Amino acid sequence: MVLPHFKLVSFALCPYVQRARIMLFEKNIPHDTEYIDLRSPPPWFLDVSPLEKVPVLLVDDKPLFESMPICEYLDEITPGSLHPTDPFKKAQNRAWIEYGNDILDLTYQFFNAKDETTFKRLIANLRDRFETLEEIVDTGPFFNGETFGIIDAVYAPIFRFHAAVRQYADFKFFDDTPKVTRWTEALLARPSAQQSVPESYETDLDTYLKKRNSLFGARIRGQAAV
Ligand SMILES: N[C@@H](CCC(=O)N[C@@H](CS)C(=O)NCC(=O)O)C(=O)O
Repeated sequence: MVLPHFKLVSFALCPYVQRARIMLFEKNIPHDTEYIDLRSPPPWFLDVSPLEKVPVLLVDDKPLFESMPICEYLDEITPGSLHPTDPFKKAQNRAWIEYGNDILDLTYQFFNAKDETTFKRLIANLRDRFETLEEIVDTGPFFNGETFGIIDAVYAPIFRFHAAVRQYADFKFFDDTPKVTRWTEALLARPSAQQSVPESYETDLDTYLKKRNSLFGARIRGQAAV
């Protein structure tokens, strides 16, 4: 099988980039990765990214944007799909992927909340989201059971954020979610997930979180690095 040349345009902390990188590693697809600074992107970036976001996959220099189309494309051009074959299960997986996107939105809001009422609401919302996941996730090790899927590539970066949060303070997101906790452990131990972040990831995340002009930022400043 002759594959095109792939370059993933990335940002070190981006969970949407990580899901695409996990797919590249899971599918053994040779690729280059170029990290850019989103605060000061190179001029060519605007030409390949209509929404001015990463990830962008350059396929023989042709750009593909949005993480889920990228993940599904990588899955489809290589043998052995990581989506369930049953159409209903596949649609369900896609729906729970969207749920994961919502958890990411809430997590960013949680990092950036400036007032106590919003912060408390977000903590309650996130707890609720993980408790709902607990009811639907398989007994493991992965979302669908034995087989690692695209949905696992989506949730690994979400759980990576929350594993880091937990090292600063325990917001009790996972007190009543033993299945989600086992799922997290399986995902964070997965080689593709470990390879999906650069070596500087933990230091970069520590800097990013402590810089937040927010209640969370204030709470963790002065605490030990992740
Ligand atoms: N829906 C997009 C979301 C990607 C996204 O939000 N990327 C962030 C970084 S994690 C970004 O590029 N933001 C642009 C900016 O911060 O200027 C996807 O799934 O690819």
